Amino acid sequence: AYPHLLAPLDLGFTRLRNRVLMGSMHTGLEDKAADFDKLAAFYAERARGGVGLIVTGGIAPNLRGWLKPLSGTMSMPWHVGRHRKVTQAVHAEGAKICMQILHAGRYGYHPLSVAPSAIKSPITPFTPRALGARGVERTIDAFVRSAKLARDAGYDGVEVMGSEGYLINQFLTARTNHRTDRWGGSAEHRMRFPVEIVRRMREAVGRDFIIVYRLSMLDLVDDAQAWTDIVTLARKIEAAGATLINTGIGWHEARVPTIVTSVPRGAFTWVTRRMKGEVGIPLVTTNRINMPDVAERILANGDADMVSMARPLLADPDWVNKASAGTPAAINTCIACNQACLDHVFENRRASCLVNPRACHETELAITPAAATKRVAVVGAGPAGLAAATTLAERGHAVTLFDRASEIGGQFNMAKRIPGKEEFHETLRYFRHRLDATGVDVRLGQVATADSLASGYDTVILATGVTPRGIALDGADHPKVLSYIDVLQGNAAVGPRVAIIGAGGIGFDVAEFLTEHVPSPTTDITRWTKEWGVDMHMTVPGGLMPAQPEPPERQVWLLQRSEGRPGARLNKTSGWVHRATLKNKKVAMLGGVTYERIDDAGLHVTVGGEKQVLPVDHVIVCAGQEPNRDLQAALQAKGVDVRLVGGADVAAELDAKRAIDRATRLAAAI
Ligand code: MDE
Ligand code: FAD
Ligand code: SF4
Repeated sequence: AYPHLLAPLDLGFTRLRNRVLMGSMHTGLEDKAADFDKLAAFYAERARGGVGLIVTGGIAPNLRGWLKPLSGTMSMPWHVGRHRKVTQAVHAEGAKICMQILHAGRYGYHPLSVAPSAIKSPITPFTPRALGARGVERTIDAFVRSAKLARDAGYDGVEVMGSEGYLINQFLTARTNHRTDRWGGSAEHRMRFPVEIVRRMREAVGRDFIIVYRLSMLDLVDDAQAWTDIVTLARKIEAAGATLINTGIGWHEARVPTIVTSVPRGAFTWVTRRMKGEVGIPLVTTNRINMPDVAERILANGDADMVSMARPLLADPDWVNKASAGTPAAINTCIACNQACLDHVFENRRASCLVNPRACHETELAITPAAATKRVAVVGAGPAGLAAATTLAERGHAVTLFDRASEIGGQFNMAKRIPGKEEFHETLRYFRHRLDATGVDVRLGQVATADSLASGYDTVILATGVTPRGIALDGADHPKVLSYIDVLQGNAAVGPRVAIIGAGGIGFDVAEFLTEHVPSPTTDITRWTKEWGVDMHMTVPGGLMPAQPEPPERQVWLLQRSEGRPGARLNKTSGWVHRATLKNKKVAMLGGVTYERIDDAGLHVTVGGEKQVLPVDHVIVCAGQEPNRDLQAALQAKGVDVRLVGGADVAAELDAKRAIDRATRLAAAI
């Protein structure tokens, strides 16, 4: 299986066991020495899972390069010791590991930040200080010293972070580099900074040390690098002594999504492919590669020599071993939701994974064989019930899983129908496989009742999910009123003009469902790049062209009672994508709405003191949910040990993260 993916890669002085590079991810464990045992366990598990080369989360070369105050830094001899825990743990499992050196430049979330010029980024509150000529030299020295210390710590190499809009990238574009000295002015001068870093680093570390350079091949911001300059830079970086060139796509401030669920799989490998033949060293491609068939196809097509995957290895540390064993159905696939990884990092919390709560908690959340076998009934086969049932069965308990529906998945069966959320199918495929593998007794099409559960089980876990909340409004029973469930389960034909009451995550999803063409652009890279204005011919520096969104399928009003901009409370790193998507679909998003009544004319509302009638064919209610825990009291009355998980416990809207996490933790402790 997967001959290209699993082929070793000879780098001359060393050899990687396959073509999988685990891309850099900040976990939140790299900042304090006390967390390095956890960090080592995290990487060791991925190394054991078969990865060829690991790149750590970004480590700053000096304090001015910090992402935030007291970020992990490699600048002094006493920083070395803690990293040895990581390198030894990874080497013991047969993988190789590079330390990423990341200088945040103007993305630094602290007052000491520096940049080529004193220009604030749109996504940080601090204006950086412009580096003086000596400051530039000192920064280059800091990169070199950091690489030497990484070598002392036992790393096989380093990755120089030259993309995502960080310091090096800031030197490379006229957008952020207004210098007139030898480090600015022309494209050639602007390139000098990274080239000098790599050249002096190679001199300092010797020939037998990997230097990966993460090259921004598509900036996706205005006033950025032209393709010809990027090629020139790649050649100079090769000549300066880099071993591998990794691909960077988009600055953090770019307004084109690059890694969220609605980005097509492998959406940017064509960029790396353009670079093939321009340099002689191996190229690594990246972004939204999450399953072995996708990776294999990319390598077989010759788009790159290696694939970088980051989040897929949070989701499943055994990804490579499962691919090697020819059992891709066993892979717990990353659904690109960002909810527990990137959202956490940008909120200054430890990263984890929605589908794998053990990620970054390897030493704290252990799934071990149960001391005594218990008979457990799990009611509800949504994400919470699935996580609980399979974890319990894996530990040796005898588990029966009930669902009244004819298929497993609960609300994920609705989520997977949202255009751009096609990945949710994968989680259900994974759980189907895992139910089989762990031997859970699955009873579909069965409504569990207090009577049927009263005997025969030591414990009953209620994972019965939620009931949608209705609205109390004149005309709430009008035939044009539908619940999101009617709509998403395909039980109702929806007219051309629609109002959605409630602009939470489900309201946004329903608006996308009603306005996007199916199959969605997520399934087609060319359509998707047009939709977001990505120039696949790279004629414009930065790769942006006017977006050409497909016309909406319907006219939609998305309404909320609370004041302010709808969607402000959506997730940190994906909310803006949903807001932009609906804007492209010309959805009218209104806050501060008072609902008056619904009748044949439509939905009567007051907005900003003004009465209006929205002339809609349907009103779809997405007004939140209540926990469905009807069985709890009756079971307790019969003396049954009952536990609640998921939506049945807390009915927060889009919260499969909590559902899976709590269910796994409960199951690990029974
Ligand atoms: P927001 O509310 O969307 O934006 C704030 C305001 O700024 C405006 N804005 C802009 N105006 C003009 N031009 C722009 N380019 C631009 N961008 C934003 C907005 O319109 C808004 O103004 P308003 O509308 O209110 O008037 O966003 P926010 O401040 O809440 O947060 C933004 C995010 C940082 C979350 C964000 O934009 C992010 O989602 N971008 C995408 C990030 C991404 O997906 N990157 C891809 C790869 S991820 C990766 O490589 C690793 C990331 C982890 C690093 S650590 C690296 C290490 O290993 C995390 C370090 C974080 C340091 C900043
Ligand atoms: P559910 O998924 O609701 O499952 C409960 C199950 O219990 C159901 O299958 C039901 O049939 C069964 N059941 C109930 N009573 C009985 C009974 N008496 N006998 C037998 N079976 C019974 N969350 C996110 O984190 N991110 C997202 O992007 C996201 N997108 C979403 C998009 C949509 C359109 C929707 C509707 C939800 C989305 N969610 C998302 C929310 C997520 O799906 C829920 O948080 C999650 O499904 C809750 O899991 P659960 O197992 O607690 O409940
Ligand atoms: Fe992937 Fe979501 Fe897990 Fe992050 S939290 S690794 S995006 S599945």
